[in-house]
Amino acid sequence: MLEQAAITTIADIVDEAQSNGHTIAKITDAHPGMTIDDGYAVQDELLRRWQARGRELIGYKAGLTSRAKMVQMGVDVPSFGMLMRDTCDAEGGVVPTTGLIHPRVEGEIAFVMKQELSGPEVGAQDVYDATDFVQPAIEILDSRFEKFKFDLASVVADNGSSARFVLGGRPRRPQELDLSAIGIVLEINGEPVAFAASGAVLGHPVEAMRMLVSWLHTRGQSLPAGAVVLTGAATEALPIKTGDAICARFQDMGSINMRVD
Ligand code: OOG
Ligand code: MG
Repeated sequence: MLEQAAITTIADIVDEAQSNGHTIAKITDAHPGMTIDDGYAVQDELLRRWQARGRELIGYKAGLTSRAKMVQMGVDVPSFGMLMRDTCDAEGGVVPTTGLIHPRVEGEIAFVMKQELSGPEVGAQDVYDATDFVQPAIEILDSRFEKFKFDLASVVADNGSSARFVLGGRPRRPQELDLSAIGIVLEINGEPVAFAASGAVLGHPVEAMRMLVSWLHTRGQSLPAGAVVLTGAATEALPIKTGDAICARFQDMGSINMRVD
């Protein structure tokens, strides 16, 4: 584990790179002994600063939960990150990407909670009972690391490459769907460019929810009522540029459209 002074220094570097939209070297280049937990300690430090600036935590993102993403990014363990309210954009609108370095999009299933959920090992039924609805989401990623290349400890410190996200489509009760087999198609400028079934995420996206709650429990935390959770991309992430029209279609859950500014 790194000393708190090193965590603070890393938080300075990440915070500055995120605010000013420029790349940095992988954190582990300067701190080869850095662990994944050190990465989460950096997230804690970032959250303290962001909340002090009036930003609001509205949920969490699971990442690297599908084989497609693990292979694309060269890691084999899922990660968790924070979702801040001011990074959520309206469906059908224009999503600002000025200030981002090399943005990519991915389609995900989001859970919105109506009850607090906590414990070392919650079951799928517990997750369903605590869920208000599930709905389609598009996540816009932007790694602060050069060429979008990182290791797990570094990407955790960079809040899982979080940049922006859009919720939309049709909110549905999870009990009424087979969430292991929702077809997802991502289109850029009318051209279908990525396809997946929702079960590509750990066999079933509810598994990402169970992992998230267990992970929160190990940190003495719970998933609060009202939280939004992105369960991770089923497909690989695709690069986007200004002017692109993005559409993510989710079988039985509607679609999300957005334009990139
Ligand atoms: C890390 C974030 C991964 C997902 O849905 O898998 C992620 C990255 O690939 O940059 O958000
Ligand atoms: Mg994602």
